[in-house]
Amino acid sequence: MGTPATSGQAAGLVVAAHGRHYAVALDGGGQRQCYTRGKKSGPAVGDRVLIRMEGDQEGVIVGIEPRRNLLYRSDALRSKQFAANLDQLLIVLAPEPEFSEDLMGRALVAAWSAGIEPIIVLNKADLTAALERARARLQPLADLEVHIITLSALDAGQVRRALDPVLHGRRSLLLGQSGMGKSTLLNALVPTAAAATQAHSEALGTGRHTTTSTRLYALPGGGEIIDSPGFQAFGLQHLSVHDIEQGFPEFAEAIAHCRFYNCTHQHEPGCGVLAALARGEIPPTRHALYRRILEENGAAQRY
Ligand SMILES: Nc1nc2c(ncn2[C@@H]2O[C@H](COP(=O)(O)OP(=O)(O)OP(=O)(O)O)[C@@H](O)[C@H]2O)c(=O)[nH]1
Ligand SMILES: [Mg+2]
Ligand SMILES: [Zn+2]
Repeated sequence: MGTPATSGQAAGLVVAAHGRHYAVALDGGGQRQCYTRGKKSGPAVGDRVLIRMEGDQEGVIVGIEPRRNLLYRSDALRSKQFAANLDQLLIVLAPEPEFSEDLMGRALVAAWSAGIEPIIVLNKADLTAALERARARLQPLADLEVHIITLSALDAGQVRRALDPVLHGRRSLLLGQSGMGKSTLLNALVPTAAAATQAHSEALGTGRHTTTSTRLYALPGGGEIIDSPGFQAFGLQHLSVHDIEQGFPEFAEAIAHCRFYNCTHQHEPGCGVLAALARGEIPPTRHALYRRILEENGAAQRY
């Protein structure tokens, strides 16, 4: 009693993932470095798992409890799990380097199709010259009433005021392209995290400090925040046409007018979405993204 067990099995929470290596926080206290056996896709940060202890420090993950949700991306060759059992997704964007609308749209599709609420954090608001253009590029999402929070991660007080009420008591994932400021935000929210962030100037020879593992932190006021490595691609090969549609809520009303119940809104006669697009009611960039994702998937038949 009192001392953590060194053999047998224990349950815990996956708090970090780096490739096939995991850190698991045990329910009885303490943390263990764990790994998985076999080739099937393993656990993700946020998963509750069962481990078999090995020695004093390590363990093998032998089971994953059923998940509430799982956010991931996938291309033809492999899939990459971001995190599991999330309450919300914070998509972190910045005016500089200029964020990709394509990647942002894909993150939204992944969130909505997994039933996870997305919130957009437009960071680096101090870069005022570039901010207006970033805001304009977000207008289609503002029209969809996606929650957009604009702030500067360099101002920790501002971060706390803007995000504490949103994050309190919930499990949130920071997701975005490299350099958007996810780790800087994390450090403002959890000062003890002291996460490495990208150096201001590579000319100083300090090197880049890009995040390479996914890690969960307890928020001082309650709740949890997960920092993750930046992504450069966001395939959605695992999604059906119906799933992809969930990522485009602005189509919903028009879809009710499609002649065919299994319309894919690409070329079908009597398509309500194409009609709304022609009337200028759906932004062309959004329909183009929908079409790209569908074409990548070759998913037209998999309704
Ligand atoms: N001007 C300005 N710079 C910021 C702000 N937030 C972050 N930065 C800078 O942007 C750079 C990238 O920040 P990081 O926090 O490392 O970005 P990241 O999203 O964690 O990047 P990866 O770990 O590679 O995915 C750093 O040089 C930060 O100092 C901000 O609000 N304003
Ligand atoms: Mg980072
Ligand atoms: Zn249609």
